[in-house]
Amino acid sequence: MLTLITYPPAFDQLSASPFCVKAMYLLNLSGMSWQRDDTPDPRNWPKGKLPALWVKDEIIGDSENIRAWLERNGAEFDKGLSDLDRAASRAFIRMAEEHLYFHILLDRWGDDRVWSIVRDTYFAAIPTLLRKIITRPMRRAVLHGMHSQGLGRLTEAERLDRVEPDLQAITDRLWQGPFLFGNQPTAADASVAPMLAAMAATPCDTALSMRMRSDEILTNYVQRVAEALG
Ligand SMILES: N[C@@H](CCC(=O)N[C@@H](CS)C(=O)NCC(=O)O)C(=O)O
Repeated sequence: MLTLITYPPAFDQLSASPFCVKAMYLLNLSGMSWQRDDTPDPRNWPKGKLPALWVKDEIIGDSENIRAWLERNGAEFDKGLSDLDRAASRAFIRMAEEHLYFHILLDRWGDDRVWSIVRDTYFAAIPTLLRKIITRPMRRAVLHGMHSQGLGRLTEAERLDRVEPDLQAITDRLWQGPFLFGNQPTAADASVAPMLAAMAATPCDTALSMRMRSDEILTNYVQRVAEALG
């Protein structure tokens, strides 16, 4: 039995982390049997991040490594896709994980209103009096990382403008079918839909969460993927 080490559910999502939800969706898509083991603390797992997949005596860190392991062991996430679609799928996954994700991170760790809820959710295991003290340097490090990366230097309005063409690209594909690459969910849906869901689930009204929540096409898509893969 495979064991997925994951952050617990939060904000009505299967996990606080869209990468953990992605791993769950891939596991479900693979047809292999698995169980979850929730922890709020990533420090002792490979890469110091979650998700991780425990397979007998091996622990695989990072959702892309988990995908690769599942594929090496028989999973076929992009069955029937042309080379061109596989190439586009790769680009959509990168867009979701290496761009959209950071806007969610900025919403959650950068906005004071959101942060106080996120802090008390993610770090609920830390006693209240210590929580603010322990999480302050963590927040500073995340925001410093985002400043170095660059997106942390944009205003909220500029960030929304930056995200808009990505959301449009996803919507354009959805005019062609219920999932990004046709009538069946593929690897791209397992990455993109959890990211959109996390965007909407941010527990305050930010420019980004409101943009996402007010979009009927994308909201229905997130729901469709959750029903197919959740
Ligand atoms: N590239 C990684 C990203 C995973 C990731 O960023 N996980 C975050 C939560 S969304 C994490 O565990 N962060 C803990 C930390 O950075 O200390 C993957 O695909 O698994």
